[in-house]
Amino acid sequence: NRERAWWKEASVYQIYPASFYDSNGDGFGDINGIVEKLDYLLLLGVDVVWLCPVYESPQADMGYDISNYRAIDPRYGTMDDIDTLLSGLHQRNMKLVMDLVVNHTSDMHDWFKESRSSLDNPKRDWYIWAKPRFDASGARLSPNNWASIFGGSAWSYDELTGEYYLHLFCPEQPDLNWENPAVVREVEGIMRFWLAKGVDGFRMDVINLISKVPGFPDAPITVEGQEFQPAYMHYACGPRLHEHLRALRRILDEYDAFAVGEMPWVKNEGQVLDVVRATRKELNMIFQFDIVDIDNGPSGKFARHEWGLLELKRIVEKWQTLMFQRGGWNALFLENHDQPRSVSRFASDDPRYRAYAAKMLATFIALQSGTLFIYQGQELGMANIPKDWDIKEYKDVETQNMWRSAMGELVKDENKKREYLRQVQLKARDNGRTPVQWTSNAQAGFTSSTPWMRVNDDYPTWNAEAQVTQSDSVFVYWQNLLKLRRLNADIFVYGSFELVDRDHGDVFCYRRAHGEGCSVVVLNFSVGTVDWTIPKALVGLLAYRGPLVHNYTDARRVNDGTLSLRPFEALVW
Ligand code: TEU
Repeated sequence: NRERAWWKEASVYQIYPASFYDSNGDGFGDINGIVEKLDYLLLLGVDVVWLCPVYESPQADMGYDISNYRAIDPRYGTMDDIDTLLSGLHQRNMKLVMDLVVNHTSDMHDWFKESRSSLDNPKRDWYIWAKPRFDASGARLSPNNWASIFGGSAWSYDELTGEYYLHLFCPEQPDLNWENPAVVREVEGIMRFWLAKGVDGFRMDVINLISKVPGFPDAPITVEGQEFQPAYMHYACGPRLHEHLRALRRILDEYDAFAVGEMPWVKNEGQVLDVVRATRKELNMIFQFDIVDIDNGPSGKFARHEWGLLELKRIVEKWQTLMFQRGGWNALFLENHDQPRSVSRFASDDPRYRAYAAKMLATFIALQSGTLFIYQGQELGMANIPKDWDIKEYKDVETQNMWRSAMGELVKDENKKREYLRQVQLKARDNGRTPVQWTSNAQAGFTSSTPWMRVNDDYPTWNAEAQVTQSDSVFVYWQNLLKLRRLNADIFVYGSFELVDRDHGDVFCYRRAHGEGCSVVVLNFSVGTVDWTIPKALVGLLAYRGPLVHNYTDARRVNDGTLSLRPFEALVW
């Protein structure tokens, strides 16, 4: 699968519109705000914008609950604004990818309003309804024990018709019934609507959850003492997934559009390969969660798992070589709107190291094989929410739900409560959702009024205005990396991948090669200085001349077969 394609070489910039830039002073970022910043994106050197949902929505889950797929939410602007954005991007030779959220709709979508209105409404089976169960005492129970991903039961009871409907996420996000061909046709119609407008592709939200196991069997007990249980095995990569994806792909092909699917809770590599191998004609690539789940504990994201560099190496090596051998394609990312900030999470946001750490992580991800995704603010080294913020500053429905249910059980134990808050500070989705820091002015120049979510306190020093002109900034470093990647696509996008010094616990070194050309990337993932013994086969190459890329101003040279690496140092030959 080394055939060249625009979507393989592209660097994609993800925009979370509420937090990007507010052009009309209502505290929410908007589409016109993006239009105003197009030259900033051009300057950075990205090729594609992935825009998170801007469709009409009650915003129970920040737009991932859509009430009309063919209308724009007034919070974000109008359909005319979208047209302006699209032409502004195309004029600059950039592309637009929209978020397609079709596992579920909003409960305020007309389809669901109709569906819930009576048992024999024609739209009844557009959603997933089931009869209650009753226990021995006659008390009503949900149809099975599935837990919602955001906490509580995955089923909500509807008084009017006496049945439950399924929602893998919030109760305001009822799951569509993909067993019904009318639903599939409708989704195809939505895709055609946007493709005909000129959008260049889709990011497909939780696309591997659309096909559920028939009969909705109970999930096994994996978390003792919990009424509702994780049920991924019954809805992730279900029986009809591939058939549905192939149908969607046929539409994409008509428009030379591409699709990246979001696929949480995959069980094994086979499930991923079955979707992304070119010969399968399903999706071009998917987001798999191995790296961003690396620090999740057994009971979920707010239970910490201490990860080590060797674990990260195994993950990267696996996917980098697997896709190469098996004809698939990787999507590379360390951040998105559901994840904490990478510098805080995988390296250090300590002011002494933060810039080095952000550049080291940029080097790590940007020089691997696959399509590169950068999340807004990542190019500036934006960090997690400060530790002293109150839980009230966290706006995300997942954080608030989890906090409420956890605090119900833990509230008496102050230590546990503190520990849980600590996990929230490390892992909450809110960390990635604070407004983009544009300037050192009030509210980081994001809005002229009060932002919907508090601006990170560090904006006076960490902002775009300061970084675009400062030659040693994280932003300029990203610019250079993107240029390097583009100019050497043979090696960095399409080349082979080889992990070097596999068992070193602090140094991540990899070699990329194509034909006669090759590159060696050396990264110190630790906060300490490391004297690294260069593997014999590389000494000649690394000693021959200085590195091409370095994140400290003075690049060290190889001395006697060893390299002394400073905290979070990154070097590329
Ligand atoms: O995310 C799906 C998903 O897997 C995440 O919800 C993940 O489980 C969670 O973030 C862990 O903390 C997609 C969207 O990216 C997310 O923003 C939506 O909330 C969700 O789907 C529902 O549409």
